[in-house]
Amino acid sequence: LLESQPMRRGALIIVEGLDRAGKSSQCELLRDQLLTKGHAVEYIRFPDRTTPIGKLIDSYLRNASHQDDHSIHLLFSANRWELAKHIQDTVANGTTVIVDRYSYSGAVYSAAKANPTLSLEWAWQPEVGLPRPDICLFLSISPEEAAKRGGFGAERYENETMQSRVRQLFGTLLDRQRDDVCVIDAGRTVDEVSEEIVDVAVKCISRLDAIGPLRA
Ligand code: T5A
Ligand code: NA
Repeated sequence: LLESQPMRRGALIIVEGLDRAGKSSQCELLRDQLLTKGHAVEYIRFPDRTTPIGKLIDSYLRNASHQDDHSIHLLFSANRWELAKHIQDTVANGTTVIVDRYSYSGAVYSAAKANPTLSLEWAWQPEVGLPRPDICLFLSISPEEAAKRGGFGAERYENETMQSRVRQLFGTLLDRQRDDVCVIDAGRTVDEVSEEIVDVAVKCISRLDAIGPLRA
């Protein structure tokens, strides 16, 4: 009987949001909570700055090098594609994968540069075909609340103009991908936010292998 049961796959859970929304903190808490509950979990963050492509991105983000807007955009996307098979295999093997930023950040930050030949539509194209998330948890936070969290650092994009364009474009994109998105009020305490995220994630995982009712 056991042999005839198909392998239960893991979930692909994406965490998105503006800078300082608390994505990395929440991803780590979610990983720990799911591990405690007995799930197999892997946490991945984009950009993955450790690969050769990731090192180019890291240098660009630290303002240590320059790249054409389209070129850096395609590198961010390539950085996801180089992990795409790993994500697919890991999920298929029963491990839930939590991803800190994904295609949504990819499209939105590049389009926010207002380069006339880099629209949101153009920016989304290289993402088409990547593993589709079971759910995208969007951590929503007001600019005022985000500003309280340590202010902007020295990295590229950490300025008011970019952040307000990014906010607007996230709205447009999330509206289009509505089915996959769950908006989380990230302006609350770490624990309050975490409680909701864990709840949504557990429901998402349990739905993957729920047994449907017999039909007439
Ligand atoms: N980018 C990224 C692209 O342009 N294209 C792409 O394809 C991708 C993937 C770097 C940049 O790259 C761009 C977007 C970014 O500009 P990153 O490495 O993810 O991306 O950015 P980080 O700087 O690491 O992360 P963020 O600034 O976005 O922060 P997080 O992860 O949202 O927030 P976190 O958890 O680090 O918390 C920030 C601070 O707030 C506190 C934390 O303790 C911390 O000090 N905090 C809270 N304080 C009060 N209440 C809460 N609920 C709090 N939660 C966290
Ligand atoms: Na982060």
